[in-house]
Amino acid sequence: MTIRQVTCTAPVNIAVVKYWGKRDSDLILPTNSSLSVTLSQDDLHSRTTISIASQFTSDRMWLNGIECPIPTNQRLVNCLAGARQQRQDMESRNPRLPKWSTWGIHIASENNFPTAAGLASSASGYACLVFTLAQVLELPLTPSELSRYARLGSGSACRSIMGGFVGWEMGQRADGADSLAYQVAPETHWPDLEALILVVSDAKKGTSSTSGMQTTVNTSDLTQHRFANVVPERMRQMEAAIQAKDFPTFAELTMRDSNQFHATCLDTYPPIFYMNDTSRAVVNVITAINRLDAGIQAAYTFDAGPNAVIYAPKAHMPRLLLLMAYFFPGAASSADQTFEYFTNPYN
Ligand code: 2P0
Repeated sequence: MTIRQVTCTAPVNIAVVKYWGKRDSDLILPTNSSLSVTLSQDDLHSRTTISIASQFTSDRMWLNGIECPIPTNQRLVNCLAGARQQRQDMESRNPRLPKWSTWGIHIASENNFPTAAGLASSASGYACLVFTLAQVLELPLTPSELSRYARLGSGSACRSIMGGFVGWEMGQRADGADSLAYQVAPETHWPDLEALILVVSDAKKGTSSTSGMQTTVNTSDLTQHRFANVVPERMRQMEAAIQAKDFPTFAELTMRDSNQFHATCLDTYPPIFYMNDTSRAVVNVITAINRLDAGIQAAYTFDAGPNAVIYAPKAHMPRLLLLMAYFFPGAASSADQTFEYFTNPYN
């Protein structure tokens, strides 16, 4: 039996201008542009092996060692169909190419961190799936084209296709052709910036991002203000701060955006709570540190879960680690509030 097999890894990304809402749920087209930092491959990542063979009679998928039925996962079906169609088009144009589009596809994917706990597992997972599919089927796709496929799996996944600082342009077209990721700056751009991830809880989140964001779009007045009056200007300011490596501005925008995202969750009816008491204590500690004479030294951000990501210049990280251990001394022994520290150099 001839098997083609490829293994790839893809890192998570943590948004500093948050995506929260869709204008088209099938094509996964967002209601606002967003911007994130792709972490290093060495830290939180998904690892996917895809095998194709003419003898495979059906497509199959295993996530963290457990088989998941593909037909009930429409997003996975769409990603596989898109890649297969592209391969088929290539084979029709060039009959000498092997007919890999007719072969069955087996996918084995795992995360080296808790899945669905608000640590962007769907972002790294679908980015990895799409990238690996393109490799195994030899699809000649640019990173921008790959981001369009990844978006069909999970919106935030389109940003994990690229390293460094990555924007996702919401686009205007109904077919999504202009809703693509773009690199604001490469991973080598700002080596002095590091991320610290505080795993407050690795439990699966109560409200999934997919359903939570649509309830927010349907019920929150604040989020309509955010889409129209806040995000467009914030995207411009954030890109400029990144280009200039202006940490105080980057930090303030990051914290304001996290605050507003969670405010729109509270403004959702019924409300959604992702942050918990420990998350809020982290906000208080970082706010107190930033009030000291030295100015803004760190930025917190929280996604759809209680876990904190702290961005800070490298020189401040050792002190931040000590302060976190001082203010949360019981965390290491508590079952549901465990802090794990990853410092993350981007280069
Ligand atoms: C983000 N999040 O920009 C925001 C911030 C969570 C909070 O993208 O339905 O898992 O698969 O497109 O990408 C989470 O949403 O949702 C997310 P789908 P996704 O990173």
